[in-house]
Amino acid sequence: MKKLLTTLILLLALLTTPVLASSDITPPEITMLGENPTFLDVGELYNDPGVVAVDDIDGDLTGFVITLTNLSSSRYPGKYFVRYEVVDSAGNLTVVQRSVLVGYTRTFLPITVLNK
Ligand SMILES: [Ca+2]
Repeated sequence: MKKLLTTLILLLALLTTPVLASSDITPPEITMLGENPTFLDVGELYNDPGVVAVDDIDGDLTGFVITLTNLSSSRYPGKYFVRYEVVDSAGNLTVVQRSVLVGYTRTFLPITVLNK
């Protein structure tokens, strides 16, 4: 009888314990400052204009943004990236990426097709 009573008390405790599941399913928003893509001349120093990150529940998360890049130097022409990642307190992840084009022209000329 005592064992049954203990089991019932434990079962009642489990049923009345609030579930700590988060209802926040909205990831933060990241707004890039500056241009995307960013064009650099070969050898020009890259100065990251940064981002602003805001979450519907946590508010301003700009200070928690992690920045990753494969651009170590602009000495060589190529396509590089700067990736920004931020997670809200519920674990929702947002990732945005900026392209950094070194040695590319900023304008695109129209292509003329010649008939033979
Ligand atoms: Ca959120």
